[in-house]
Amino acid sequence: MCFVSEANVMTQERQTHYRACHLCEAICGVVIETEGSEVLSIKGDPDDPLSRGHICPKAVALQDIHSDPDRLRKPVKRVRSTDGGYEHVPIDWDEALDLAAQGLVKTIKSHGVDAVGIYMGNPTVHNYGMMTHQSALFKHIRTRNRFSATSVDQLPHHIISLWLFGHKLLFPIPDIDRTDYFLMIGANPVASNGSIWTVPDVRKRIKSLTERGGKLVVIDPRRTETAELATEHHAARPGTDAALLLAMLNVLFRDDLVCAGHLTDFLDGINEVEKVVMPFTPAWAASHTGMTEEVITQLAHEFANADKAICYGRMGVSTQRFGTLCQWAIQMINILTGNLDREGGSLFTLPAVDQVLGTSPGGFGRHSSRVRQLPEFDRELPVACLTEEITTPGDGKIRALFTGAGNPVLSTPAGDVLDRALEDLEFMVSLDPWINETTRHADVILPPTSPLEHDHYDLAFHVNAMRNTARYSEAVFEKPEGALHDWEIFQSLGDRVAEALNLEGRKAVPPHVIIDYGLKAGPYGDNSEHKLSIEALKARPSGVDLGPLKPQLPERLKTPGQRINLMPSALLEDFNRLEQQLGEASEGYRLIGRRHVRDCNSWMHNFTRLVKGPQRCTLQVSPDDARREGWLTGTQVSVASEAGQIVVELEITDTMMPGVVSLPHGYGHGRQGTVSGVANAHAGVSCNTITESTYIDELTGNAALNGVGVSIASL
Ligand SMILES: Nc1nc2c(c(=O)[nH]1)N[C@H]1C(S)=C(S)[C@@H](COP(=O)(O)OP(=O)(O)OC[C@H]3O[C@@H](n4cnc5c(=O)[nH]c(N)nc54)[C@H](O)[C@@H]3O)O[C@H]1N2
Ligand SMILES: Nc1nc2c(c(=O)[nH]1)N[C@H]1C(S)=C(S)[C@@H](COP(=O)(O)OP(=O)(O)OC[C@H]3O[C@@H](n4cnc5c(=O)[nH]c(N)nc54)[C@H](O)[C@@H]3O)O[C@H]1N2
Ligand code: SF4
Ligand SMILES: [Mo]
Repeated sequence: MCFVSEANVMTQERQTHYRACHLCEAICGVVIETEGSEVLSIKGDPDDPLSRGHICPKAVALQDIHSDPDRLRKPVKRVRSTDGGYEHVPIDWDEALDLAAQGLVKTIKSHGVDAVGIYMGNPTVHNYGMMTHQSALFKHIRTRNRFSATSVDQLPHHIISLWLFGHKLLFPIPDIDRTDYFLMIGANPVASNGSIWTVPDVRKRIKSLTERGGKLVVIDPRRTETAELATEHHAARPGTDAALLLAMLNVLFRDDLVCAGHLTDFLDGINEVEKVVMPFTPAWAASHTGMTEEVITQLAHEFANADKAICYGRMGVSTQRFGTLCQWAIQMINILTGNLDREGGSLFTLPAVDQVLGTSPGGFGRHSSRVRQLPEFDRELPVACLTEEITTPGDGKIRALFTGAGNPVLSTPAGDVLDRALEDLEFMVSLDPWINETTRHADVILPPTSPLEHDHYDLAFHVNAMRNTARYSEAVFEKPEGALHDWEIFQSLGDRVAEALNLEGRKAVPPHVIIDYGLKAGPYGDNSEHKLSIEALKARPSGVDLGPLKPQLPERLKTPGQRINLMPSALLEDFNRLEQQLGEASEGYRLIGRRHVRDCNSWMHNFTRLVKGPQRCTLQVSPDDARREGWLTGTQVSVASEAGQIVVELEITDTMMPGVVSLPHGYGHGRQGTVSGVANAHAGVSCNTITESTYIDELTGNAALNGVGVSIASL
């Protein structure tokens, strides 16, 4: 097969390239200067209508990823090494693709498609070719055992969007630039650069909110970098936010503050919501959250009385035991105060390539996992049950695994148990540029081109952006002879699997052709004044501004009759569960996560300029706890849960709420067989050694990575 490269032809001349940084959801525009095959500089693009010149310290890693000697340039296969272990040796592409296809086909022929498991990681949504072409392979493997990073992340957002608005991608996006009052719960955008909220340069936007007299209130057990900029910060006990949010709703009804305004005509179920929140008083919430009744009541009043207000919550409230209930309550607060679909509140986007029209709305609970009966969402099962599906014998057991752009050994709960289970597989293939903690188990690793060697369009993140814009970036470098892009690997592997199974392959159409079609058919395409197409975007490489978010309801709803049913019946049982589980006694410390602006999940620790400086993988504890326990900064402690035990260095800081400890995720490198010199020298420990695969949001199966009970002992 021959794929035509879209890349620039390499010259020795100095060249200027306009590009998106794809490393996080902020999608900043960058200007990259090159000379021949060398990157000279990476700077923010002031002409980018969304990021306006902003970049964070990770942008330079675009160069580091490209030049990292540990990044695989050729496929590798796993062979026995002389010391009795394993090692990976380079092979050519035909052999690698044949081996990968044979391994998958053999399993399917002997045991059926469910014997193949699939795990797709986070960078998939940062790489549009993976998004457009994964189905070229997966359409031939319609396995029920499909997993992704969604269920250690934003699954509750998708489910609430499906239930309330009729589509998994209809996310209300905070309109920070025009709001007066921002209630932010369990999010730290100053470190994360925003999530399910594409908001480059959030620091400046927060500052301008408070300078114009607006208010930012942060609810977080840790006084985060974002909380430092806030007008107010309240620490609530981990995992109790649903109590706070329900009590706020209770106050809205009790004190006659419900006013859905322009939304009223298409809402159903307000009375049911009132009834359901009746028992959840501020006094009850105060006893669980540790916040006072007065503060809870005041927050509800302030929110309702603000001219324009936003309630938004992210990882801290999604990856906890009541993540789905939290996301529902957050949208109830927005809707019942008339702040959904309103300037300065939270609005839906209208992206140039509209994924809401181009993808299925999603579905819930149409089948469940074999061993624990956890529900599917959008044809995926919660990754908290991946390990048991590999290790439990019987029909439908996973015998072969495909992983793409993921590192579940470090990123999913009880990751060390998965690490061991991967050795039980009969076959494993990974689509990944590195031999990491997960891919070291793979029989074959298929490495794609580097990000600078392929073109880019933000199919996922324009959907979540606080302003409508569109931008297409051409490849910076020509791809090396023989190298394949992610999408080409999917296509080639899919063709081989289809042929072996006598199925019809998918026609090979490059991603940019698909996007060109989407742009022309979309809201700013042929039938608009903008006439967007790939050609039109190439002519304006810093991106095209399509304006601020606008009200679009009820037309944008994908629900029957374009109405919002506020009280989804599937949620009703969860109110009882909340009362019951919050009432259970809890001992020990509660573990929460932490992100640092120079980290990116598990995979960017191999670049010296991102990992330099003091050790970041420390267990942060409050001074009160340290005093009582006799701990000192630098002390090594053992942290244990039901899942496992780690040894880590303590860091005492008054940013932590007493009784709560914090550890970043994505560390725990240095394992045998991995090839990442710098990361292995900054190994740290994996906090997912001690998160538990049974500690989940039981409604949806999403992992509860925050609020895990742990005991701590000095060594
Ligand atoms: N305890 C705890 N655990 C967590 C979290 C937490 O807060 N606390 N956060 C969770 C969240 S939000 C997420 S999203 C997950 C992330 O979990 P994963 O998605 O499983 O892990 P990543 O660390 O993002 O791993 C990305 C992998 O993709 C590869 N990669 C990078 N770019 C490309 C590319 O262009 N193509 C291909 N083929 N591969 C690429 C990298 O080499 C790396 O191996 O972790 C979750 N785990
Ligand atoms: N620098 C950097 N940026 C990233 C990433 C990264 O790894 N590093 N990862 C990217 C990814 S994949 C994602 S999904 C986003 C995540 O983006 P965010 O959600 O904004 O980032 P987090 O730092 O996980 O923020 C979660 C906050 O919740 C708090 N928290 C924990 N438990 C609770 C709780 O029970 N209640 C409340 N109220 N708060 C709680 C934590 O202290 C933390 O401050 O970041 C993205 N951007
Ligand atoms: S905030 Fe940093 S990592 Fe995220 S897109 Fe911008 S430059 Fe890249
Ligand atoms: Mo994530």
